[in-house]
Amino acid sequence: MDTKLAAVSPRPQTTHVRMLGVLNREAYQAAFLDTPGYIGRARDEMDRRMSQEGARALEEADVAVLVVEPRTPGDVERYFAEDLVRRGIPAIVAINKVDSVAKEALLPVIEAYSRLDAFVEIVPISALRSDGIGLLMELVVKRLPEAGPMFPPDQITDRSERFRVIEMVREKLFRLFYQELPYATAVTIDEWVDESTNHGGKTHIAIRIHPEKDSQRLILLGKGGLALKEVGVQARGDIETLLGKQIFLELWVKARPQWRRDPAFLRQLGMAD
Ligand SMILES: Nc1nc2c(ncn2[C@@H]2O[C@H](COP(=O)(O)OP(=O)(O)OP(=O)(O)O)[C@@H](O)[C@H]2O)c(=O)[nH]1
Ligand SMILES: [Mg+2]
Repeated sequence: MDTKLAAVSPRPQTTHVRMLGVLNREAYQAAFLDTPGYIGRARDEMDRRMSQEGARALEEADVAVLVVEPRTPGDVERYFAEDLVRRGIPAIVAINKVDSVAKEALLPVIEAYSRLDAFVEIVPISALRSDGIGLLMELVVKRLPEAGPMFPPDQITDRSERFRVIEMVREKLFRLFYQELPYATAVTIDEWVDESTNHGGKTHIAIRIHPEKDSQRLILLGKGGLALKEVGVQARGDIETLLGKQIFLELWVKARPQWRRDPAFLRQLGMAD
């Protein structure tokens, strides 16, 4: 994609809903569906909805790309490989982060994936350095059916501007609280006023962060509210780039017990039933 659409962080389960990204090139249009990764046994309604996002995307896909770490496949990778074979979708495995391993270490990984006999292509890539991405695109596009574009050329995603603003805040939370942040932290927009006269004509955005427990609120605030302030500083930069204008960003933290089990709230977060 040419534009940043969603949160990226070292924490697993950063992606919580399926997200569309449309790539328009002169010769083709390719629609990518990014989904949450492996969830395992669902502990609550949120887990259940996250796992089904991947399965649903596969039902619509012409090609699947499994993005994996640069190490030999474990149980999770084997599970996905078998699932893809069962579904009969042409599947490419992209071995990512090759920048972080020695070339010699990569060969046994490629061999192990090839022995799984589940993939039509095995492509080493580095998303960080954009290595191998061109080749990966070529291999994907070659397997797309011939058809007219599915989306108008100016549509790059199916998620709203508000959703992407929330993603920017989630990303900072996941990155800054890498160790201590509970998975049960949601983000919503309370208020959005364009050209707010109360805020010097800037766009006023009030965001609420919802941990599940009140004790977690203190972690998010940090000493003297400094931790939360840092989230605000970093998120504001990204949001201003996204919106192309200055904003006045307000962050609030309030515990919302058991929200991971609350269907109405999960729907509000953009997670399909
Ligand atoms: N060294 C290196 N790190 C990378 C590369 N690509 C991604 N990362 C890092 O890997 C971490 C995970 O990236 P994400 O995009 O959140 O991964 P994901 O697979 O979508 O994970 P979830 O959304 O949590 O399921 C981030 O810290 C990225 O910066 C790469 O090519 N090389
Ligand atoms: Mg992700």
